[in-house]
Amino acid sequence: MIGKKNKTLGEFIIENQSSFQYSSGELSKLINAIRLGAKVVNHEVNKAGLVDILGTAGDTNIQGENQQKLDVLANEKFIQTLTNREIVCGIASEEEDDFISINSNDEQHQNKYVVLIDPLDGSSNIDVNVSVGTIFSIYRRITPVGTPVTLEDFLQPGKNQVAAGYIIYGTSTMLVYTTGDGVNGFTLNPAIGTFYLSHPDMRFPESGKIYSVNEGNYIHFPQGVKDYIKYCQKEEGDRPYTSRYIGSLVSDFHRNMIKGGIYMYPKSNLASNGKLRLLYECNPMAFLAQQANGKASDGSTPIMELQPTELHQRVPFFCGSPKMVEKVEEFISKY
Ligand code: AHM
Ligand code: MG
Repeated sequence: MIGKKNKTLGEFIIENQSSFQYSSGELSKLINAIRLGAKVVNHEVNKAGLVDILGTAGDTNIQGENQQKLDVLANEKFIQTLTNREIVCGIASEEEDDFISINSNDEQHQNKYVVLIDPLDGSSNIDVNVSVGTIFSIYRRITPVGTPVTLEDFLQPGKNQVAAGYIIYGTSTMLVYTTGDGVNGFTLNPAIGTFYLSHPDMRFPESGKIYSVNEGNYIHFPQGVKDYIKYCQKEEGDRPYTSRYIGSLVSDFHRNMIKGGIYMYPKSNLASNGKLRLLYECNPMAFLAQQANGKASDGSTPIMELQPTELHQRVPFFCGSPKMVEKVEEFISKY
């Protein structure tokens, strides 16, 4: 129950501004922009089940507006809310081929941050009323203010992130983020549109009993990953583990962070670098994991150490409780 002592996201931001390594006002503006986008998209996601009544993508609705697919809509809404704040100079989105430059070729604009976003991840789950999420990652630009942003500003290794987080549109809507000082989760009270601190200082248990992987691809996985999956299933000690896979990275990560577990999207014979995107999915989740006692790796190298070479680059991804990530790395290193 939400009582008087419960802290709102706004209060939390103000109280914790001093821990942000850059200007405190900048942190507030950044998180506020994300918070607004989250509320707007939450409103749209909640209406998804009405799509057959209100019209499907491509149709014109009763107000004469063109109906859009929710992932396209979420992309537009986040770009709008981020553009309107005087803090972001560039946005790269999983939904866009190229990055977007915002007023950054104007000397008057002092905006210093670039945002990389997956506006609606796991979107194939929308049609079946299963949780989806938004993932975001924030960096300081490398090029000088007052000049146009370049690809270099976006292709920074994950260790340069100043903030990252996700919004989970689940049984309740939550915003979970880090600015490099731990991970905190806030739950939306939809009646009044306010996020409350519900999960302070979130941490992965050292180890866990859940493994999350699309086991339908088992036959195509590298031998080390196959061996690890067999290890998870073996009756020994605290094993066999439980298999849980929603197919929505944010939801699988969120559950594993609370209960203890590992999420895996390995490379396979079908996809030589797996499926997940380094910049929009893996880096932000890796930063959250690192700040929550967890680990994230491509099977051998920590995700945040990888030097990106292109915007939509894919990498194999293993993320979760530290002991479990170390174990799968051990199996992979044998081959
Ligand atoms: P998307 O960005 O197209 O939504 O794909 C990312 C999603 C992840 O959320 C999820 O873990 C994974 O794809 C599921 O993929 P698969 O259906 O191959 O298991
Ligand atoms: Mg995605």
